[in-house]
Amino acid sequence: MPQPSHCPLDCPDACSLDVQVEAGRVVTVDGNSLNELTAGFICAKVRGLPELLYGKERLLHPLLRVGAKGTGSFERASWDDALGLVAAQMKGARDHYGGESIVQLSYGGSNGLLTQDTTDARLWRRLGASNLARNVCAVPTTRAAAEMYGKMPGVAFHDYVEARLIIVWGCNPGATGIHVLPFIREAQKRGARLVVVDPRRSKLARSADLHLAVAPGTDVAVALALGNWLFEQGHADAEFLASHAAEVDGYRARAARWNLATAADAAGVSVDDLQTLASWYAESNPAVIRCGWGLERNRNGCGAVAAVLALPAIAGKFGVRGGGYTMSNSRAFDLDATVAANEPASAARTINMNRLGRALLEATDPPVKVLFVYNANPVATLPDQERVLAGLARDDLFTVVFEQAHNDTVDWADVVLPATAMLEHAELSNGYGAMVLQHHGPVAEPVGEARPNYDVFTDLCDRLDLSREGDPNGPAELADAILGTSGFSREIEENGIALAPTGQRPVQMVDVTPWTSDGKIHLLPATLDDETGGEFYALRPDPATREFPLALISPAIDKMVSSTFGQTVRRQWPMQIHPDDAAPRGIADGDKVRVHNDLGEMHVLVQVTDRVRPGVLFLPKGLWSHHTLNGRTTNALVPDTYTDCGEGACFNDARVQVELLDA
Ligand SMILES: Nc1nc2c(c(=O)[nH]1)N[C@H]1C(S)=C(S)[C@@H](COP(=O)(O)OP(=O)(O)OC[C@H]3O[C@@H](n4cnc5c(=O)[nH]c(N)nc54)[C@H](O)[C@@H]3O)O[C@H]1N2
Ligand SMILES: Nc1nc2c(c(=O)[nH]1)N[C@H]1C(S)=C(S)[C@@H](COP(=O)(O)OP(=O)(O)OC[C@H]3O[C@@H](n4cnc5c(=O)[nH]c(N)nc54)[C@H](O)[C@@H]3O)O[C@H]1N2
Ligand code: SF4
Ligand SMILES: [Mo]
Repeated sequence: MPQPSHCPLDCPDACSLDVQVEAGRVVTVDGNSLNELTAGFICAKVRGLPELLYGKERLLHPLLRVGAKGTGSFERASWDDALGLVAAQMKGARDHYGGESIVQLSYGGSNGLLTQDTTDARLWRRLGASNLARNVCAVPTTRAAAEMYGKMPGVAFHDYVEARLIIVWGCNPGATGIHVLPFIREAQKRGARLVVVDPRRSKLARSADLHLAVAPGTDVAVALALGNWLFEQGHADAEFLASHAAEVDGYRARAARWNLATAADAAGVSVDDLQTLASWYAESNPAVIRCGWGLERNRNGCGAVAAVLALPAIAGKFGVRGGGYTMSNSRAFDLDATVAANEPASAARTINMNRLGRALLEATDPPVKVLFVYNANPVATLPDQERVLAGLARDDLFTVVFEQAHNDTVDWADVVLPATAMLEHAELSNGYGAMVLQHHGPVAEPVGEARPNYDVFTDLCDRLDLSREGDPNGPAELADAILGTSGFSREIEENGIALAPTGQRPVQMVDVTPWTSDGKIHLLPATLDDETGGEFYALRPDPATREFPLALISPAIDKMVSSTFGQTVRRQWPMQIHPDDAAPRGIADGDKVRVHNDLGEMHVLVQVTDRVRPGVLFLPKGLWSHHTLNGRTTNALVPDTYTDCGEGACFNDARVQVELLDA
């Protein structure tokens, strides 16, 4: 009999799973239909989960460093010795330099509500450790969606079948959230048009009626020009705006800086294509926009997302099933794991994870003495990789890595702690696409001596004398603390799953209205405009130079979730380059190239293809050192600059030069 569980990974779909377990080991993983969206199928990577769980890279025991930092040479230790050493180092750092000299580095995209922000937050808060700004992803999108709409839930993927026009903007669901695809296909069968806005010609783009291959970072101009055109051509819904929107004039004045011709020029697309999109959007009802995260990862990211999310308000696309937009639906359940910390937030300094390298090398007040990494793989995923590596190489830094797999970050640890993986520990997760909440106990035995986060952080609190009477501990107490009196526990007990209080298919502006303080849609939010010094919605110039003219972008691929599953991709990964950029450099398909800028250099194989637009290179995010020729990945070329609002990461602002490696 398969056992029910769910997938907690960083993916909108939150699949419900059937897991076949034999002798405590996972044999097969499949989808069931408890979460309706899963509809009985899951992605190939999670079907291949046994390789992640039982492959040779899995960490089985605590380890202590024996060789030089970065070499990954360790000897086995007991949990008691390893945690004793970690606790002693933390205590020493706090006593000599203050709690802020301890920095935790976690992201937790692939974790649910039990394995991040519970007992771990308790430890950091009571230690007075530095706070962490977890800004590597989704901060610009969240800022825009929150300030404009209070993050009200969006159009459910099921309802895409009702749409006559679907615009997929800066999102690649073929890799990053496959369960919307059957609904897009069904809508197409019923005659809907599909538009994809993406610098790459993804599989979805190839099947679209219109593919607008904008240059990275230029979406703000395109979306504002569309907004302006809607007003100028009499397609703006004045009545809707008058009753539901604020700052209409302010928005209009900014949008009026662009017309279809100037925006087409800025984005490097044809004005005819932009005109087609504008006309289709004006005339199609229902029309839905799937806004993704690809457009946020640059200097204009927050303005771009806001300009896209403004369009359904201006054109009056809400109020019908299949009309409006979908961004993140994470607020459909307003759950906060940190209540289980049983400790209020501390006033310690905040370190932005996007500048980890600088924090390790440059912080002086106090310097960082202990770095504790869990639920993240910073060597693979953070900007300015060379600076991160230089920081990790510091001999006077004590680094703990609490991980599932021997990845590139583990190589730099002084102490390695083996973590349980999904299905080996209890988890409580809500989707950010699917509007469901799921809760399951472990279905498989932990491998080796791996332990769950909630137990290890409780143990560390005990060792540091930071545990208190009444702290919730263990997965059941933590879940009770988080769910409180919400009623979701009972719903899960009765039905195996809880549905969002707004229902799984809310119609925007009917079943859900903006969760902003005044209930209005804010088209030019004051907080965002202030944060940019009155320059919200500006198109900041492209960071390309004569020396470094090519844009290297690094969106997701289907084989991995960020860096997770990287060990299961055992071959080099080629960087895509357009023939127009390859030919003048004498580069042919399969060649080895050197990609470089002022921050670093990477040696990779290339694939010459027109699936990227000219001027754009593509190598995916999250690669491991074994995927390139010199062990460096895209992030070695990514600046640690911030987005226009929210101090997010500008992964797609890497500008580089490419040449044949052996030339
Ligand atoms: N299989 C798989 N699924 C995942 C993930 C994964 O790594 N693998 N990651 C998960 C996570 S952490 C996240 S945040 C989501 C992200 O999921 P998505 O929203 O799909 O985001 P990205 O993969 O960053 O980029 C999406 C698309 O945006 C394009 N793009 C890049 N720059 C621009 C731009 O300036 N403008 C426009 N219009 N398009 C641009 C890229 O070419 C890409 O095709 O997916 C989640 N799901
Ligand atoms: N170049 C480039 N880089 C990017 C991006 C990009 O677009 N371009 N996108 C970024 C995005 S969207 C994101 S979200 C970030 C993600 O950045 P990360 O969060 O660093 O990436 P993940 O691969 O999700 O790392 C999660 C790690 O936590 C471990 N882990 C999972 N569960 C547990 C657990 O229960 N306990 C412990 N102790 N460990 C656990 C996994 O094994 C894995 O190594 O990467 C960003 N990096
Ligand atoms: S990664 Fe996404 S598609 Fe794959 S099983 Fe998990 S939730 Fe489903
Ligand atoms: Mo992400």
